[in-house]
Amino acid sequence: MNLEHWNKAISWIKDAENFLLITHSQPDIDGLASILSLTQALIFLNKKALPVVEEIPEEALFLHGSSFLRVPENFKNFKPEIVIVADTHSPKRISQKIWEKINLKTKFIIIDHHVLSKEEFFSEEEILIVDSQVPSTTFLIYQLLKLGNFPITLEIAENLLAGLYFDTGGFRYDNVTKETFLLAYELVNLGARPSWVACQIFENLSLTQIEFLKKILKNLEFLNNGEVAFSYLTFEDFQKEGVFNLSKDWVNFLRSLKNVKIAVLVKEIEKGKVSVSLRSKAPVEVVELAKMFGGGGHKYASGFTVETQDFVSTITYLKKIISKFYERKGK
Ligand SMILES: [Mn+2]
Repeated sequence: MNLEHWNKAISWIKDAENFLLITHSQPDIDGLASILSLTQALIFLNKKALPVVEEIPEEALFLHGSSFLRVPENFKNFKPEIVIVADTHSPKRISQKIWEKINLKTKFIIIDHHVLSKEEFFSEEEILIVDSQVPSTTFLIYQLLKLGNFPITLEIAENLLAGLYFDTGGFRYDNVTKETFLLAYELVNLGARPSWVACQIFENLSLTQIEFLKKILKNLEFLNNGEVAFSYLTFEDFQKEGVFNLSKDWVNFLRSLKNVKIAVLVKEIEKGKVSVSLRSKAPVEVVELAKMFGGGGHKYASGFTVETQDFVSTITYLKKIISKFYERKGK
């Protein structure tokens, strides 16, 4: 923990009035919970805070402060002094629509828990708080709020717990340590309701998500003697549902299958653009595989995107590459 960075971030926050808060494209509960927790803390301090996402996923509406969320079409005249980026540290992972509206001369505070691979910068003036040892970005947001003596209301605590639950799969993944439970303890102590949060995340499946699951199971294939599970969703599948993100992490479901060591879910989210999610069971790691394609993430949970005009041959190609990768590295 580089205290100098933390203290600098806190003094920037204390001195500024207007904040823009963003997270990665296809935002997940951890990213959204992070920016909404900060938004509420900043508003509490009488500052202006605007959390912007490319679209507002239905599954995140339970988060406190979700009514503050705006889409990029909606923040014309807002000139932030500071942009806070949560749950990614790569400009490539920011939605193009949001990116176009940001003044790159602004100060940036970047808070993330993905494995650091810094090739591009957001701005000349940026503070990087990245710790890949912690289970969620909300874990770092909590530390920031605590260190800066910022308010942590019940609503903020509940959002932070949601990020922690989501990114640990309900305290099941390899990223869970005793610190995870200590933070959960602190948050529950502040009033967060664990079963309510768990229910919002894990027992709230929509029929749309079930339709996606049906397709994922129909397309499911096992490679490498059943140790690699591979499936995909086409652009037409998303079009049919009228939903262009998969807020439910079905790739984790594929990983949970018996004998599976690597799970792969390919999503054609836009025509010509394919996003690939990778999950593995320890000790098999997938972050190197993601990096081969310019992606990244965590040791056992990572991803990348590829541009392609031919979805079918991309699927064939990916199956071959991933199968070979597992053959070489998996055992
Ligand atoms: Mn995260």
